[in-house]
Amino acid sequence: MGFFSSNNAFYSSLEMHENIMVVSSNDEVKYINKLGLKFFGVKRIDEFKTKYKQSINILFLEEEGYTNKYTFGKRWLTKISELKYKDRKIKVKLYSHIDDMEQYFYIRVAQLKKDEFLLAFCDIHDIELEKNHLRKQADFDPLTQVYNRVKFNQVFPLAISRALSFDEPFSLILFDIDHFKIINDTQGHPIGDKVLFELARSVNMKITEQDIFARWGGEEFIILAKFLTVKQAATKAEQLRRYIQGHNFGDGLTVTCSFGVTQFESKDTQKSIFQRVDDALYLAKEKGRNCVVVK
Ligand code: GH3
Ligand code: MG
Ligand code: MG
Repeated sequence: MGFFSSNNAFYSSLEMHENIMVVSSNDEVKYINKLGLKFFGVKRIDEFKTKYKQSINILFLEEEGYTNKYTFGKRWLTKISELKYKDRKIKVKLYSHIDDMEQYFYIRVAQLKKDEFLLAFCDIHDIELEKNHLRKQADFDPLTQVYNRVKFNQVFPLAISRALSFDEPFSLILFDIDHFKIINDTQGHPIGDKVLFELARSVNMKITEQDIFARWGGEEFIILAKFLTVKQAATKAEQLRRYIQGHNFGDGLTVTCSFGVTQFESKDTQKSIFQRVDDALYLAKEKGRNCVVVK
């Protein structure tokens, strides 16, 4: 341990502001500083060992974007120490008597001896929660709280490749509120906003987990109906049309929507299928609105 004259002197130097652990190469925890003990909700290291079943293995949780010890195999400590800063984020499960908690850390690993590693856990929980929250928020339309167009365009290519690989059908349902401008003009823009919110909320309740629903823009919405043929999607669209027609949007206010429906064909590109569903919606408007047109 070089500079330090004894183990005690070394360990007392570790009483800093981070949770620190010393771990042997076979994952046995040899030392935890005071802050770490407090953090893990234990008074002594043997209590920690009992609680965490002798090893720190079960601390680590799998989540996309976070380093996981299991992906590194036996020499995981050395490998983590070689990672870049941004890749040294981990998600950890903490066992407490009240409730199990998940916590994000930035981890540093330093090799002390051939068989001894020092792990420093820096708490980044609040920052990571905020970041994850913002990342999720970016997928949603702020007014209606359903997916926005950007998110829909992200998932759409996946639906195409799935459909081609597994020869599975999917359909698109595009719908637009009829004469929405009149609602804004007669009731005011804030009521128009409420109608959009209520439409998105109530349609979201009606559709299934297989449907990807997004605000396509303005008063236009889109559903990617996985596994549905055009016939099945048309039935779904007709159900939604009737449901919207009969729905109370507040103080007896009602609206109707026009629907375009089409099914993905293997020769389609993203552009061609959108063009077709847009044409179908246009025809529904031409036909007099509040109807479903299949193309
Ligand atoms: P059509 O049946 O042909 O679709 O008629 P429409 O009046 O619904 O269509 P038009 O494209 O003429 O008008 C759409 C209106 O939707 C105009 C626009 O101000 C309104 N709109 C778009 N986005 C919002 C929004 O976020 N909030 C509110 N209140 N209105 C919006
Ligand atoms: Mg409209
Ligand atoms: Mg429109």
